[in-house]
Amino acid sequence: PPPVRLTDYRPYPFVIKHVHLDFFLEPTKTRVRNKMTGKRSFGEHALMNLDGENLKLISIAINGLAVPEEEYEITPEGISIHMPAGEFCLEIETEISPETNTQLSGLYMSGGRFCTQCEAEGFRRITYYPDRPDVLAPFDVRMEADKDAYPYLLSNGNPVRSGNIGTDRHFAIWSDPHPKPSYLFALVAGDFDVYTDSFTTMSGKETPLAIYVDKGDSDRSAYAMDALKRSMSWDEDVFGREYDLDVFNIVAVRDFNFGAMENKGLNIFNAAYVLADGQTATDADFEAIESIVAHEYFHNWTGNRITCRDWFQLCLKEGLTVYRDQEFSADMRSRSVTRIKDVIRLRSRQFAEDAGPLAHAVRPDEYARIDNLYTATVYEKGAELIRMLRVLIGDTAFFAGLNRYFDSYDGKAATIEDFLNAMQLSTSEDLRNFARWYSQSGTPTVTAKGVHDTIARTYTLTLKQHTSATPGQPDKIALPIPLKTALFSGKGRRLSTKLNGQANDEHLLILRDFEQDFVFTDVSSAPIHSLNRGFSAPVRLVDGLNDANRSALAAADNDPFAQWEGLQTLARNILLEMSKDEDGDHKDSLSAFIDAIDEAYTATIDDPAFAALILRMPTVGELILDQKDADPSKLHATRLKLKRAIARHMQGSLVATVQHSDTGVFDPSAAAAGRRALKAAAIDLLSGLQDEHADRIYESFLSAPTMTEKLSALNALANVENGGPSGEYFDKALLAFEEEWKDTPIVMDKWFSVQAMSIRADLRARLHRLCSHPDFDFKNPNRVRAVAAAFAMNNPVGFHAPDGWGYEFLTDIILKVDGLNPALSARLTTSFESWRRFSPDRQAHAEKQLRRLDDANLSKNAQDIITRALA
Ligand code: BAL
Ligand code: ZN
Repeated sequence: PPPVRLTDYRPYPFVIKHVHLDFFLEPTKTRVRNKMTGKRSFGEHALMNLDGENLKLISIAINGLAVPEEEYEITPEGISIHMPAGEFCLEIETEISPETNTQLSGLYMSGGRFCTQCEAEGFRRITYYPDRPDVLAPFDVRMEADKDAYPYLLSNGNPVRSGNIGTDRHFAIWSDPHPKPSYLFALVAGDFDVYTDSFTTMSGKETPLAIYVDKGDSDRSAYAMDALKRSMSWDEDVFGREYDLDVFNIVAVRDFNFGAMENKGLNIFNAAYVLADGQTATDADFEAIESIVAHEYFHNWTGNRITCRDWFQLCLKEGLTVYRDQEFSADMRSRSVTRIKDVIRLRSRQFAEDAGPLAHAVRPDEYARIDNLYTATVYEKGAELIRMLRVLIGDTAFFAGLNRYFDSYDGKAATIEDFLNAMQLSTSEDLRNFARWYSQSGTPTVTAKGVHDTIARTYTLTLKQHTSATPGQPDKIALPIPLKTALFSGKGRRLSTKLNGQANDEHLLILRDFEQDFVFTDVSSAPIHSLNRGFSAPVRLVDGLNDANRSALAAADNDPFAQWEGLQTLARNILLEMSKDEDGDHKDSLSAFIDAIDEAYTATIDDPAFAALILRMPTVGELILDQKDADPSKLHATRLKLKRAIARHMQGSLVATVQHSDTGVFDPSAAAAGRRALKAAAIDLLSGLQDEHADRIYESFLSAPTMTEKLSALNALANVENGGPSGEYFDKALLAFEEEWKDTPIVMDKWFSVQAMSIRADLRARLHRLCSHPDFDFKNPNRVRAVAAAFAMNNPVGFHAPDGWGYEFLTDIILKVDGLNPALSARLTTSFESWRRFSPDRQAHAEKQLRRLDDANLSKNAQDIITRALA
């Protein structure tokens, strides 16, 4: 099929004034009565096209009269109806089978309950409807179901009425007064435990809050509820946005394609992002829950009150909402640690996407399958664009622009142009060139070179930008790149210098052309430049410094991101140098690097979360981005060598860190999590010394008071390739873990993942065992991801095995998943996105598997990824 194109957008010729839905819920035969009132808004003779997929039509009537068959046409994509002039009431009754819906899009069953996922195009699998985001209407929903099996009946908006029907059945009516697009529709019916609380909004309205979870899980909902209340309060304080319905509900389900979904007033969550306590969830889980609860809540304004005109504008809601959740996390936790983690995520996921065949613009011109546009580029790079915009125009204009955006487009479906216009009206900065960031794909590389003139006391910084060609975009234009910059003396003192006559110790350079000079004055001696501080622009930087300068900067830079980045750059350089010359001893550079790490570690030990990041070495996945014909096994071996050298040098302090455990009641705070993160980083380094610390690590597993500590020990044991005792300990630990958690699926997902990410020699056999484990379920995305995505995305050594078995293993899984859940199989297929960066033998193996997928006549979603990967 031809792609969908941005330029083909046409407004819908009908207005839907109101929707009333009636559900008669049965697992295999659910009846849906859909009554839409509306009128034609233009186009005298246009047919009314409604989307529909896998629906059985029962009846159709207009203004109370059955529509004769010759007045409508049904296709696999929907229905086209001849409509009368003037106002209409269109009633359509359809039948669907939620129980057999394994795609998890539309209305489906999870754990014996009904639930929905409609974004992006799931509503058309529930009823015939203009399933596009620019058709907004208020919805009333009535549900009727068996009372014992489905005691809770939930939908969007406010509860209106509920009651019994005879002895066995009951009903509930919900009304959502806010006009919404169909992708925000939600329905849930089932039995739950409910964790309740309330929040009083800034105008004094008390709003009941509830989280619906599996029976027995309500105690594990406290953290999500706390995160929700903090999110509601933060959005009022920082963005002035208040909640707008009488109730707010969250439901946790086990089978879910996304992390969570922002349906108006009824957020539906993957249970993995709701349930947490110290025994079952890691600190990373707590952090993710906090951020996802916030993200979905923030969508209430950025996404729901103001939605997208079409799916090309997806970043309008997602980029802005990710930016908002990142800022929330920064305020709740450590700003610098949060920023570093966000950058790690961006670089490992989005930079990789931008560097391969799946590269696309934050707002692309066309797409084949909308489900495949939920990418790191739309989300993460989309957030970076908002962040950059704020840097460019300043805080005052940024918030004025946002308020203008909220005021102008509330209740409407908007575009990126609308958003940028609102911003433009609030700033004197010309944003026309900034819009290029939305349409141009690829990650720019900025190259810096500085020249000091002793006599003129100037420092001329020449900056160049270059973006490599990406699919469909061979030639690139220059982008405005804001780079926060400071100059330091050789002794590590931050200099106050002048740029364009303005004195400051940090300047904002905006690189607008392909090449530009920036002349700093009042610079008495040759400085060291610190560029892109705080990662002010999402670019790759070739800083033009030597390693001695970088070390000096790493010890002195007052910008925590720049300090961390300096050490990461040193680490990347030494790793690439070592992998190029495997036999060299690299003694000098190694010892200088280790001294720099040790020094930074000692200096930051009072901020354990930050110190943990100092000990983190760039991953194989990151290193691959700097290489052609990459050999992941070699990079892994080099990385291990470096970690081993660090561990040897810092053994004493690492052991002391491992031996520390907080006592008393579990504390999920960022401070306590930071201490555990440092402990995990120390254990990880010590595991580089093979079996030397096996007893200690196993002991740490056995005595671990929290899931974080348990899992970091288990991961460390999984890291030892051929160890004797470590191998035995790993298996013993896994047995104990399974025994303890076999009835708790979310925890068992970790058990599956830790093995899929292991680099032990028995990995291949282990993966096959995992897939034939009685609890492995191809229908459950979390479980499939716990094995297949953990392996393909986080185990580069195994996935890129030189003989190609890793590629074959993933392909076998994709082939099995595709018929059940195309969105999931397409997501797994993206693991091949970097295949052309690897050594020729690996490329040949990857291509063979991609051709196998190509020949298999898979879903349109998977086929879209395969076709682009092979192009
Ligand atoms: N809108 C899909 C899930 C999310 O981004 O929140
Ligand atoms: Zn979102």
